[in-house]
Amino acid sequence: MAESSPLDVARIRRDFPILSREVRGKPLLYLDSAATTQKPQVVLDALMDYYTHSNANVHRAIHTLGEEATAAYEGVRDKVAAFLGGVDRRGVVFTRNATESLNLVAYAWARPRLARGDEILVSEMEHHSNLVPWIEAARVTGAVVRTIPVTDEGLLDLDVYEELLGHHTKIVAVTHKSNVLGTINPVAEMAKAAHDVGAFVVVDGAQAAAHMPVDLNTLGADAYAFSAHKMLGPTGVGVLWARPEVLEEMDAFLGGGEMIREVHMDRATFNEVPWKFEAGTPNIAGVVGFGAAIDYLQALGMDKLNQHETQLTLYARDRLEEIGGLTLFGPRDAIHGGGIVTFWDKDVHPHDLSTILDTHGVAIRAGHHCAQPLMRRLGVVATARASFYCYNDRDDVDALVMALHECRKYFGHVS
Ligand code: 7TS
Repeated sequence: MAESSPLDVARIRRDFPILSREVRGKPLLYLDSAATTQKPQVVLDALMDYYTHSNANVHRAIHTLGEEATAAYEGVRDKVAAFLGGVDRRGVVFTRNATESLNLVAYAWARPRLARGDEILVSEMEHHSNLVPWIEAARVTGAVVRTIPVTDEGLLDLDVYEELLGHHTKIVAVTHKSNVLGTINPVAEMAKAAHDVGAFVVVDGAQAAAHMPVDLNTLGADAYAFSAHKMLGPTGVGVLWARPEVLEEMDAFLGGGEMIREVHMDRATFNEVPWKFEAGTPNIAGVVGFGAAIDYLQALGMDKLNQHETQLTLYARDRLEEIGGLTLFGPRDAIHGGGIVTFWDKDVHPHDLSTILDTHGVAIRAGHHCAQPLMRRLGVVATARASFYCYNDRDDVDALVMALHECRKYFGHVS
């Protein structure tokens, strides 16, 4: 018998107004949460409430609205610090998104420290956000990017990783969870090995932080990046976490208001961390909305969310395997992955699949998922991907399977 979900999905769905809309005359079936998640009413309310009652700039005005806005903004920094396992709030930098967070580390920490011949180890399953900044850092410094390969099972080849690690290794950049395969990488183990050779460990947490409990006190990452919009929050808000000492050592990146202590015509000194990295007026409303998203996720429980998605993914894999002609990528077992099912239909191009599914109200992602090297490794140009969150259940998977059968029929492949 099917395991019952630890989440009350029917109740959760009522919190997401967009889920009651129709697409092309059919109820929306949203299976693209790895791209971005939908927003619960509490997040929408937080945005509206902030602009309606407390809008002001932060960290400057000595008036009531300014103080309220600052308290709300800084209060979310405390929430993020607690969400990440109770880390020091000074290590939490608000950015625009995970991409900006990763670029911040690559520009401000890595570039000044890299020299010709140094090595940056990057995995073959990275999103371009955790690959292009390293390719560029290597290009301008003379460092070399080396690849941690992906096995046929969709895991990182840790034997090759161990072989690659050496005294030339300055940076290991790896995703905590793949946005294509759903693979959860053994970051703690990898970070320990990296630290043994003195390397700095940058972890792309864009998919992990949104879907499972993350404790940065024990993970071993030196820097960790993620986006609010992938975890029920608004777009335009990301986080870079690093230990405060790391941030203090790091060069300032963007210059301007907020990030300075004292400015003369020919020199400037900088604010304390994390504000040293928050130049200009931040996305205050977005951060406030992110606070509401964190509260919502904490109330659900990240463990329960992870368990729910894992069950759903196993169910989806079983159901998709019943359809002939599909190749499923990524690990099947719950320890190594979850939340994402990526597949290739030998008869129908992923873009056609996605277009036809849309006529059934079903939103999946088709394409290279900003992971072109991984696509080459899988031997495909593109895949179809269904990804799940707290508001999806088995009925959604059944509806996807039904729509896929219809789609295959449309292309003359009855399965
Ligand atoms: N890293 C991973 C692992 C991701 O999945 C994404 C976005 C990013 C970084 C970049 O996040 P951003 O918020 O800075 O854009 N992934 C996807 C996806 O899989 N489909 O659309 C965006």
